[in-house]
Amino acid sequence: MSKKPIYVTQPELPPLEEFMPYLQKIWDSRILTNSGPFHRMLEVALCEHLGVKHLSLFSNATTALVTALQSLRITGEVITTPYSFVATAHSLMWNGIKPVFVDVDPVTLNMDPAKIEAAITPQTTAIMPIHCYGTPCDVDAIQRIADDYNLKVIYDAAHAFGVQREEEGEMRSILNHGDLSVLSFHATKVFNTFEGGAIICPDAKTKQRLDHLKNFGFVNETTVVATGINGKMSEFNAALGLVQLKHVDNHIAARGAVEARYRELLRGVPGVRLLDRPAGVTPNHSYLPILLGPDYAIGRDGLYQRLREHDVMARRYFYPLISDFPMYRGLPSSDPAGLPVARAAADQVLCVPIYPALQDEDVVRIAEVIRSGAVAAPVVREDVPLLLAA
Ligand code: T4K
Repeated sequence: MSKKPIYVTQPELPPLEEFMPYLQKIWDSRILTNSGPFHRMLEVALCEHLGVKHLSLFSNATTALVTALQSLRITGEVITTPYSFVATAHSLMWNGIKPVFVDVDPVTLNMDPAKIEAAITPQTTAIMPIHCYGTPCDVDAIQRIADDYNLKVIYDAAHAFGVQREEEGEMRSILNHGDLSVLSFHATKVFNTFEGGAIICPDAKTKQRLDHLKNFGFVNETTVVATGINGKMSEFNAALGLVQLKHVDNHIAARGAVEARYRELLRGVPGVRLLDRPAGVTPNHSYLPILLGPDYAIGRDGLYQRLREHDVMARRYFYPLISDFPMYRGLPSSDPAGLPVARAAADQVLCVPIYPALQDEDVVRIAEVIRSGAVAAPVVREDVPLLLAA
């Protein structure tokens, strides 16, 4: 049994000797950044691996989200979800855009397309959903609304590396939907470059604009075409990405095996539910959210605490809701009355550790702690909505 704390995730790293030749090249060439050879190679390799046409690397997903909005000249109001990491809404605020929060769907915890139309005003210019935990949004319904109202769609796809969905008889990347999709390669993600991110776009012209925007707006030595930012990925991060890419499929498979064990061990535990995996989707097992309903004896926070006593650092992704943070809670759309499902999710979800190196004995131990919390006589609180009733 592991003695060290177990965190919600542990970044995967390749064997150091695989990375050393890349470092040697960087040391020899002295090309450290500004769209160097590894940067260019990783863009090509990722397009091929993910099955997307164009991709621009960034230093992280937050800068990429800010830049994605800039590139489409989004202004006014953008419809988004409160059930996400705070960077989603922050990217709007950095552009002077007002976030308009709509509730999420109780099955996927993604933005509920049925709630979008009522939130559209003459100021609305775009929709920014996230593929939460890598579960694909209802991209078809969202696109129909976007087309009807002439809105752009920017997916926060930070969790969706490698996720595919069946379309016309074949598996295709979820990242091809909407106008732009933004990936995160942060240390805590399925594919990491320490820090990093990317924007996926459908055409070369958009990629060129993104490339200018992430390099201060420079087109050449003397021409600046936009108020760009410094969002470039360095050669160190890009080289690491090239090595990580060789292993990522194995890592995702290993995560899948961990998830399967949790599902097996947690089957039938009263008050514990796992999100269903939608049919026709290749998942990436980036997170393992479990829902502790009002019928779970010690409650979500009781379990969070009990796991900590066992040195297991599960995380409440996403609690609090973005709409509860001080800079957002004054917005009309932050009114809890309009966000009952998101609120119930924020109160009931616990993301338990999942990563390739997680030992089976630790999964068993974590599942035992979860099971132990269900044993006390359940107190059913009728004021708390039951998500995903079994
Ligand atoms: N959109 C969405 C939907 C996102 O989820 C995120 C990021 C973004 C946008 C923005 O992407 P980036 O700009 O970051 O590329 C973490 C991550 O920092 C954040 O990237 C991620 N979402 C979010 C869901 O989780 P924290 O504050 O929970 O991180 P932290 O440092 O507490 O890490 C969690 C655990 O992981 C630690 O307890 C231990 C382990 N860990 C972490 C790091 C950084 C390691 O073992 N090694 C490490 O280097 O936010």
